[in-house]
Amino acid sequence: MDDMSLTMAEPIDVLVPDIGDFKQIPVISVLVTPGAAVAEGDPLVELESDKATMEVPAPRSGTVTSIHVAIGDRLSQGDRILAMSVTGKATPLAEQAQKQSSTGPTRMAPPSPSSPMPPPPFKPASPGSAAAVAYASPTVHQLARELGIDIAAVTGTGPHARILREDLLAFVKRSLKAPAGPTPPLSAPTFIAELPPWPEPDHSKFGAVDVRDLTRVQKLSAANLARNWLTIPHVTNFDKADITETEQFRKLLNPKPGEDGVKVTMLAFLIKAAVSALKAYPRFNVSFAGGRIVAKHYYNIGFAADTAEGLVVAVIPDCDRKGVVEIAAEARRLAEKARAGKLSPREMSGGCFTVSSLGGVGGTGFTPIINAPEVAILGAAPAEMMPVWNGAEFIPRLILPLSLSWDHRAVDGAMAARFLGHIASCAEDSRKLML
Ligand code: CAO
Repeated sequence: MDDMSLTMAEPIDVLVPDIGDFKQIPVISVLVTPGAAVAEGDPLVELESDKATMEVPAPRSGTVTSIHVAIGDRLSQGDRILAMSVTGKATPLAEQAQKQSSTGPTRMAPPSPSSPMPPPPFKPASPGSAAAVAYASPTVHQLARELGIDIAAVTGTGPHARILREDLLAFVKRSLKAPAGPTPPLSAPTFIAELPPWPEPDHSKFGAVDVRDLTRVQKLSAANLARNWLTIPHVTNFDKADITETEQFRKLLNPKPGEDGVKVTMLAFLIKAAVSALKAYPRFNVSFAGGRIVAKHYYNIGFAADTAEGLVVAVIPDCDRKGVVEIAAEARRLAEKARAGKLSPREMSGGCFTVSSLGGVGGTGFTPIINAPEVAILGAAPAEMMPVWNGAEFIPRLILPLSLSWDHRAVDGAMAARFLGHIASCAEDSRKLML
């Protein structure tokens, strides 16, 4: 009799099982339709929390009779997902699930979260952070394990960058084709997950186009900027300097119309201010090399020069031993050489820190990219006359916006704020540059 009752078709409801602390988790896919025959363990729906994707499996073999959820619905434990008509003997697991149900409908086996993988060794991620869990179904995780693939290195092409079976297979194909190279050391400071290919639509389908080659400088700087942007953990701080007095001094230094002499711009003051800040905060005068830190005891400052061929950084050596006028003269000479494409490799290397000035160009501020192997770069935007409250009234002051991008591996935020504040105070009071 018992056997008979267990083999008869029996309606059951499939509910959201115990899913830990998760509540109101969205349904991201419904994998069955009414009438579908499913075997015990087949995935029915997928739920996605911010940390993991979970498939809810069929508790018994049978036929789906109705579905009570849709993509986007948010579910919590106990919510009804679908109804099934089941036949055959309940397995011990299903029987146990049935016993656990106090309200009658069958509770299914716990879902399989897709987060059993430990974080990959290269990519430290705090436990529980989204980065610790590759976004893929348990089946895909299982396949990745069987194929010996570090799933964290696979780029997903599914919805919300979900990793699909096809992505694993494409990853394997690419790995087989790639020439064997040296294995990066585990201590490599950076690890870049494989990036999707650059999108290359046929632009001419959308309108007239004109295709030309990158200049040599553009090719070089593109590669360097992309590497620096991707591998350095950049943070940018902002500050401002009241350069009203410095500007008066600068004008005094400059030759009168008709006179010969060097034109001094804010760039030279900022280079001197950077030297002063590097002396006060030597943690900024370093480079990473071979897993170690190289501290420099010289003060070669680079500046970005905009040329017709692209962006070039020229380096002025020993700025600690040169005055503002000498630095201005050297910057002008090097900028002219840069624009003529005549800078020697020596004039483009050996820098400790870079100043990027858009002061003569425009804008209100920007976040410059660090010029590796340096660990910080200063950005200067055009100074503007602004009303400043002096405690009694607003007075017109010339305000220079400054930004500092810095490598978070080398320094931290408080020190960066002090470093930039030091530069600002030297720019405000040029007497400090003589100290
Ligand atoms: N605020 C207001 N005016 C400024 C200024 C500032 N912060 N900085 C410069 N100026 C003024 C100069 O005094 C000069 O004024 P006059 O024409 O009245 O004499 C004018 O702007 C033009 O200066 P300049 O650009 O010729 O000279 P510079 O020393 O300031 O800069 C150089 C030299 C080579 C840095 C610059 O020409 C250049 O190429 N800048 C672009 C750098 C760049 O592209 N950076 C972005 C890279 S992204 O990180």
